[in-house]
Amino acid sequence: MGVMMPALSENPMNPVLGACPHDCPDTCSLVTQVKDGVAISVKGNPNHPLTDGVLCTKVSRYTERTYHPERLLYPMKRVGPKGPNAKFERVTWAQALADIGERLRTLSAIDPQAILPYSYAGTMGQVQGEAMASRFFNRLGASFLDRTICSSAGGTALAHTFGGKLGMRVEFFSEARLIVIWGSNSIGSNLHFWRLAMEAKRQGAKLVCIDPRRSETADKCDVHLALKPGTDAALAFAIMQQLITRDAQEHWLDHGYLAAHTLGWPELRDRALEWPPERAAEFCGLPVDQIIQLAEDYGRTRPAAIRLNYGVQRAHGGGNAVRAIACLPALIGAWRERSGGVLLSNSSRFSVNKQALQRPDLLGDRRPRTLNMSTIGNDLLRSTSAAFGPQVQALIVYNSNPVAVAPDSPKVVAGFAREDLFTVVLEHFQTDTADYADYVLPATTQLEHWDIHASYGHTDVLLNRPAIKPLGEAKTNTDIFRALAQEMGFMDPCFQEDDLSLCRQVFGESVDFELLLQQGFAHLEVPEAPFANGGFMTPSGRCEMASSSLAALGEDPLPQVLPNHEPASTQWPLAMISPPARNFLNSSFVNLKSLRDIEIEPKIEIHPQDAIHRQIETGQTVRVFNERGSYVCQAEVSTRARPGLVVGLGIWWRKLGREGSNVNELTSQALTDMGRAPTFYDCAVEVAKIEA
Ligand SMILES: Nc1nc2c(c(=O)[nH]1)N[C@H]1C(S)=C(S)[C@@H](COP(=O)(O)OP(=O)(O)OC[C@H]3O[C@@H](n4cnc5c(=O)[nH]c(N)nc54)[C@H](O)[C@@H]3O)O[C@H]1N2
Ligand SMILES: Nc1nc2c(c(=O)[nH]1)N[C@H]1C(S)=C(S)[C@@H](COP(=O)(O)OP(=O)(O)OC[C@H]3O[C@@H](n4cnc5c(=O)[nH]c(N)nc54)[C@H](O)[C@@H]3O)O[C@H]1N2
Ligand code: SF4
Ligand SMILES: [Mo]
Repeated sequence: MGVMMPALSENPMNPVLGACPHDCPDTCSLVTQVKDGVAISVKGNPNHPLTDGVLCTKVSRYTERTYHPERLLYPMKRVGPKGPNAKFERVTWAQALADIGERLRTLSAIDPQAILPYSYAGTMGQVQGEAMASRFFNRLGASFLDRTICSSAGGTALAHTFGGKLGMRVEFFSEARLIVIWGSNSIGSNLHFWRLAMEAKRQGAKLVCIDPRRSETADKCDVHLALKPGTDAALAFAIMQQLITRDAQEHWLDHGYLAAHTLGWPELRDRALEWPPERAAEFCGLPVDQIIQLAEDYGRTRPAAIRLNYGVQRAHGGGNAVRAIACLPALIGAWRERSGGVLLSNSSRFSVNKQALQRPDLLGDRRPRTLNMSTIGNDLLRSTSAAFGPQVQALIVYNSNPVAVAPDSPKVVAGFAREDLFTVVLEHFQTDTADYADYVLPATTQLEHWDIHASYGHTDVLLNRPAIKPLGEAKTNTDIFRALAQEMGFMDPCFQEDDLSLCRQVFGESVDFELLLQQGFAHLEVPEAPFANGGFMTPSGRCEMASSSLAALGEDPLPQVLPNHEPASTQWPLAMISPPARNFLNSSFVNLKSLRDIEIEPKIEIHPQDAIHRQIETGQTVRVFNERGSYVCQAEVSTRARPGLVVGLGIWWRKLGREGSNVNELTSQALTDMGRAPTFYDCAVEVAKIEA
């Protein structure tokens, strides 16, 4: 260990091995070609089995993003009012750090909880993510942030059912005979899984897609079930009901597996019997035959694999939906084979040494309050109270663009616009959020820093080496927090550790770091069929259909069907979902012209039936609105949206939209049943054409 270090920091490697930093289950291995200190291409690593030499369109443009003329290269201080018309002027790092340090010292002398970090997965890197940043905020005693914006409903559901984020290994989907793609537009958001699904299809597998929208993926599957958003638990129960009631003739249930490896099967069985296909058909808005056919396919086909994804858990009952679906493989004993079961995420396979990395011990005996990132709109508008604690007076934003991505933008914007709020944003670009900053600090991109990555879609660790020097005066997130620590007088030696040492600490002995240095990736040791013989990580060691942890919380231990927060009503008759556009990654890449040209402009897909009586035609400007706000975009009359549904592909920068807003103008801050997550896809609206 460490022998090769001096040479490595000079980076003799060319091409340079890296990892895609984006919030995507594929976590590709990158190869960057460098010439005269300039990165000239970023390609997929042909030696990494899952990347297989291929990147998505977005990241193949990574050099365009890195050398973008609008890259932030210097620290900037706002002059004049906050918001889309804000003006900034260049300052030195010394000036910026001194001023920020002074503001934070003043606030923390009264109560450091008035300071809130706000970050998410702009980079999924363990080092440029929550390493030095967490050390800094722990030492400071700032408020904690509950990072719920994406996956915490589903993640909590898996924890209650399997004991963690655990599931099938993605590579074995290629051998499945039935693949149910449930709540995922894989072609857009999980491309390398899709390639495995196509391999299975070539060998005769049947592909079923369950999605309210006829996505690019639904187009290419054999069957598409276009259910109403937020109704997945009922569909899962109806499949169970068929497996149970027809078992006497068909022998679909795996009684041995159920007896040995599940908890609460008799109770779940009773609940599932309440959902005959006819009832589910009505509730989900599906033809009854489709439900029966799916149950028959699931009962008859082995191996049967479910690629479950986060699209199902962005409605009120999202956690319960994930639990109901996660129980299905046990009914038919699908787990017995390596190509059977379900995969939502395998994140719990990675053992990240958070104690070493984030140093919670720096808190001492302080226990700061926790604020939920999904309700940042409301929380920025709250004043000091006994229940809430101190008003939020400073925000440090990194790896996230909350003004564009957080729900209920009218509230979020009002909060960020508060004149008395001190905001610092670490960014690559002048995002919607950066427009509200007092200071914008230029951060390095993945080509400019070290990092190490877990994945939520596969079970390999990837190392990212810097390929080029930081552009302009950009600094790594870690360096910015090191400098702030120094400014604050935090003397703990942990603030001196360099990024390569941090990389080594993340997975400790659980990965071979020398191998990572050589080939850029290392496989974790994960069983091929993780639950073939039970071995769930729950307290009982079983698949907890009746969850002991939910029971301990005083909640219904069984999965249940919950209605949406916002069912269609006379006033708001249309359900709106806003899944990602294929050529953007959340709000990243929206400012890349070549990618924006493919997506053209913000649109709302509306079914012909719903368009006709509103006199809406493709290409017309429409207003999408509800009690929270109003959003202007272009209509696309299309059967991609099922009747009663509109689809606003996300997540556009507000300032690049028609009237300076995006779909989150309409989404709500109501939370899911589990995990305190947002309900982006549980949102009722009306649409009207705007007269020319
Ligand atoms: N190109 C691209 N790739 C991405 C991203 C991106 O922005 N762009 N984002 C990344 C991130 S952060 C994440 S979390 C993942 C997200 O990717 P996924 O986990 O797949 O989740 P979503 O894209 O939110 O939704 C997937 C599909 O679910 C459908 N859906 C909506 N509501 C429901 C419902 O109630 N039930 C069912 N069955 N389906 C529903 C949507 O129409 C969509 O087609 O993708 C990652 N990959
Ligand atoms: N309506 C609607 N809203 C949604 C969703 C939806 O489906 N519909 N999806 C939700 C989901 S799943 C998610 S995960 C969130 C995602 O929301 P965010 O996590 O905020 O993701 P991005 O919009 O990609 O913004 C990440 C920002 O981090 C910056 N960044 C990247 N790398 C670095 C770095 O190394 N250092 C620094 N300082 N900055 C960096 C990028 O430039 C970018 O501006 O959005 C959520 N919002
Ligand atoms: S965004 Fe996803 S598919 Fe694209 S390069 Fe990154 S990990 Fe691969
Ligand atoms: Mo996400």
